[in-house]
Amino acid sequence: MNFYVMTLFPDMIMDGLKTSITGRAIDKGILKVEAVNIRDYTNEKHGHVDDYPYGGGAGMVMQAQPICDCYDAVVKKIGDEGKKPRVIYLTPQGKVFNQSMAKEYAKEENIIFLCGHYEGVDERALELLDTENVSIGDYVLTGGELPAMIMIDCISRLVPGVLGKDESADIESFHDNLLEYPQYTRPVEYKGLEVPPILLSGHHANVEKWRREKSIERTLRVRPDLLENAVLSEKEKKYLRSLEEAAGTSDNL
Ligand code: 6GU
Repeated sequence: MNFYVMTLFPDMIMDGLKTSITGRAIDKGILKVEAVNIRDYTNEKHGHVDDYPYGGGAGMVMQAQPICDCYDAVVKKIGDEGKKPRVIYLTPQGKVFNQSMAKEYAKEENIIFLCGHYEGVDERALELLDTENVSIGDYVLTGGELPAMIMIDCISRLVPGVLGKDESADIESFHDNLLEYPQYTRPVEYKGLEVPPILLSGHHANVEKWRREKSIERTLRVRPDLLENAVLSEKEKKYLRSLEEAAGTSDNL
């Protein structure tokens, strides 16, 4: 899978993604990440890529010309395989990114990201590139680079071969729409805190039951909004109801 990132800070993208699992996948040739510097495409003699907003107001706006020419160069690089690649513009004004969007994006061969800076991007560039506008959450960052890296990380680990066999993409947070259960490794006792004995019992079915219960407890405590779409057995639904009743949060009392 190929990611092309149009940005004013290409080093930030490459430095971040060359490390760890994404870096290994790049080295193996499973992923390609190419950061393209928008500034290289400006026609402005001083290298400017932004200007004052029409209508006034604070801040600067990224101009359409360097972005559109940068985009044309990226499309040329990809070559004509018929299909227009999806273009994602990172902006707090976008749809909030989630795991099901990541699954959809992971099916693509090429994705182009546009990282904004300053007060935003000339709307005509977004129109001409037919961007999908995506945010990573309800807070404001200085630019789209970290959001693009977050999306690339999240999408990459769903691409076959990126995770090793011990790094399953399946058994993890949001499986069945539940948060993950607590994990422990050696030693059995650390600073007076013990590993829950059931995990040392070797009784696989009991361990699984305990983990599911901890997942349900944690989800109820931290992310009760996820429980509406959680996949639970009848026994687990009963367990959830008992927790809700004990906490006095049950709707069906
Ligand atoms: Cl995608 N960009 C910026 N600048 N801030 C954000 C964001 C994106 N998502 C959340 N906050």
